[in-house]
Amino acid sequence: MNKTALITGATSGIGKATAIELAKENFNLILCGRRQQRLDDLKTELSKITDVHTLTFDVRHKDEVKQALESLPEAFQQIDILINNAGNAHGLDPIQDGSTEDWDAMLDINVKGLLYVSKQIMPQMIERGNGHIINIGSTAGKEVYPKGNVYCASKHAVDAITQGMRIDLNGTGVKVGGINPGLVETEFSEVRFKGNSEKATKVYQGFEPLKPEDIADIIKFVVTRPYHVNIADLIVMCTAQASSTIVDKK
Ligand code: NDP
Ligand code: 8X3
Repeated sequence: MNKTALITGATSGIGKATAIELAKENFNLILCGRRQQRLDDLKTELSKITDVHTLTFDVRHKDEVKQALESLPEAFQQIDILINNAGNAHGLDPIQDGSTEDWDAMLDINVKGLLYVSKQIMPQMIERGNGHIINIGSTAGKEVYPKGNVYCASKHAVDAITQGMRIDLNGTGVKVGGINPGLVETEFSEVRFKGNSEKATKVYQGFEPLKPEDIADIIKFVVTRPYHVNIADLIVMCTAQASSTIVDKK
C-alpha cells in the first residue's frame, strides 16, 4: 500500500516542490494551505500520478486545523508522514522597531501552527506504532542574525520542539527529524517584505541560492530511508553560504 504524506504549506516554495517530488515516488498526498486555487491546480496536476486530497485551513486557528483534519475521507485518514513546512518570516526590522502584528504572525504560524497540526496527527501515529514527522526549521533556528530576532526565535522554537518531540516520542515507533535550510529562493522574501518584489529579488542576487527542489530532493531521501534509520537533523546551505550572514556575493 502506498504511504500517505501530509504537507503543510504546499501551495508554494518548498512545500509545493516536495509535493511534486513525493508524487513521483507514489506517495499519496494531503496538500494543505490557505490558497484554495493553488491547491486545486496542484491537485489537478498531481492526480495524474497519485491520489491527492486537499485541505484549506489556516494553521493559526486550532479549531480550523482540527475540523480540517477530522474531515479527511477514509482513504486519507492514515497519515504516515507529516511534513510541518507552513511558515514564513514577516518583516526584517531591529527588534525595537518591530511590528507586533509581524511577531504574532511568526509565532502563531511557525510555532503554534506546527504544534496544532502535530497535536491532531501524533495520536494516530502513536496508536499504530509507526509514523514520521519532519519539521522544517531553518539556519535561523541554529543562529541569530541582525534584524532576524523574532523569526530566528520562532525557528529556534521549532528546533527545540523537534528535539522535544523526538525525546517524548522515543519508544512509540514515531520518527522525528528536522531539516534546516539556508537561503532558498521561494516566495519567502516576498512575504517577508510584504510584496516588495525588488527587495525580495535582491536577497538572492549575486550568488546561486538553493532551489525549493533541492530541499524537496532531500526530503524525499529522508522519508525513503529504512524504518530503523532516522535522519534526526540536517542543515542545508547553498555552496555560496557559510552562515546566515556570510554569503559570497559576486
Ligand atoms: P513560501 O512563502 O514559498 O511558502 C510558505 C508556505 O506556507 C505557503 O504554502 C503558505 O501557503 C504556507 N503558509 C503560510 N502561512 C500559513 C498559514 N497561516 N496557514 C497555512 N499555511 C500557511 O516559503 P518557503 O517555501 O520558503 O517556506 C516554507 C518553510 O521553509 C517555512 O517554514 C520557512 O520558514 C522555511 N524556510 C525557508 C527558507 C527560505 O530561504 N526560503 C529557509 C529556511 C527555512 P498559503 O499562503 O497558501 O497559506
Ligand atoms: C530562511 C533563511 O536566512 O532568510 O529561514 O532566515 S533566512
